[in-house]
Amino acid sequence: MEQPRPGAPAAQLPEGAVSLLDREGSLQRDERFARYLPYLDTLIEDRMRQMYRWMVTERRLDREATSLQRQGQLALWVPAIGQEGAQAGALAALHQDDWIFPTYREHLMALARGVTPRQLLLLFRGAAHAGWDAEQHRVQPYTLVLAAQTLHATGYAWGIARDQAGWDQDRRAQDGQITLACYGDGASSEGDVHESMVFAASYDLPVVFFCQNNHWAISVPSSTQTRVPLARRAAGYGFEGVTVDGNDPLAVYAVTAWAAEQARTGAGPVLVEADTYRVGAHTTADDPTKYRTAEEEQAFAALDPLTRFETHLRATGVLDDAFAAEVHDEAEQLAAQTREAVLGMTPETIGTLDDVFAHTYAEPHPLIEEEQAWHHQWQAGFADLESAPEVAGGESTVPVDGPEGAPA
Ligand SMILES: Cc1ncc(C[n+]2csc(CCOP(=O)(O)OP(=O)(O)O)c2C)c(N)n1
Ligand SMILES: [Mg+2]
Repeated sequence: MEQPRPGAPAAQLPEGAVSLLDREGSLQRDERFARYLPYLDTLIEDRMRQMYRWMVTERRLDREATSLQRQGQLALWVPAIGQEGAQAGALAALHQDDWIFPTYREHLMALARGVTPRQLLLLFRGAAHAGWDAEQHRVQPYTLVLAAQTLHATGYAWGIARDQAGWDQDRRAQDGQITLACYGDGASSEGDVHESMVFAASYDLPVVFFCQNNHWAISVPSSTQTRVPLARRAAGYGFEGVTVDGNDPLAVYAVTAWAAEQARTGAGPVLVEADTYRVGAHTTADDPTKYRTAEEEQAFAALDPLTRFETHLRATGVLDDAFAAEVHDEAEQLAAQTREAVLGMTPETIGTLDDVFAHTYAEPHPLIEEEQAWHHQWQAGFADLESAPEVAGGESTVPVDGPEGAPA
């Protein structure tokens, strides 16, 4: 048996973490969590079936996208398998007009809010213009610059608060929108998160910080990012932080619904840390076997959120074979449509790199012109290669470092 490496994550929740579904998918109404249980009682069966649909759909689309990347159709894919429970629970707890500020892994949230697979995958194809109408879906664009979106979510929440209460009035007792600031365990080490939390606390802003602690920041375990459960950091900013079982969609729902109500009614920000697990690689460019053991992966596999949730829904009569089959059929159809959409992405429809240069600034800019000229020169280095017949074992003529004088 491989030995766990120092600091390797254990499939065990920190003391006091809120968990309602046990490992067998049976609901335990633990009175220690009494303040969250009333929210659970508001979760109607239709909403639970919807959460299940979101989770199955995300997982199926995720697998399709991974295959498409492996087949050279996408530049990159960021798998979210294992995190469906955390995302479904948090999303179900929001109002339709609450704003989501995602990282790059909130596929379930984006899809469930109506972003199409094509819109989502254009980004991972590397299209010149990708994205969606943030206003329509109330989902901001994906943010690859770690933690930047926590600042955006906080700033937006400030705007919401001021719009609703005016500049001089107390926001308390307002009942308006909130923002959900998604970030990861690794991003929690970024200064942006600190600044966001200070600011949100200073002005009682309606923001829920939603940290998906999936135990890894690429190859760095979360134990390196923090000595304490990340939720405990909230105390230092003067607001509440709760660690919840991120593989338990019902617990995440109940805790996030409570947190959202705090934020919505003017009590200020809350930090929800969903303790979950990134089942796959960080991205398709990563190989997790280099830094974690098969034993660790198996231990977390036993906590699979979809299995636990489905077991619970079946046991309570919320879900039956017919509904499960219908959802899986829909997911298959969506996967097929996704594949078709991606195979239909051509340079004509997704644009070229020149489009990126053209749209970086509204007006011409000397630096952009310089970089574009360099790029054209670099690309011209491939001309021989394209026209020359293939030479077995021949040396590549591709200039690795680009032409001389390339901008630094
Ligand atoms: C500001 C910044 N620094 C570094 C990176 C490179 N990077 C991309 S993802 C990542 C790890 C993020 O881990 P975590 O926040 O736990 O999110 P996860 O990918 O696990 O969902 C790093 C370091 C980046 N994108 N942005
Ligand atoms: Mg992480």
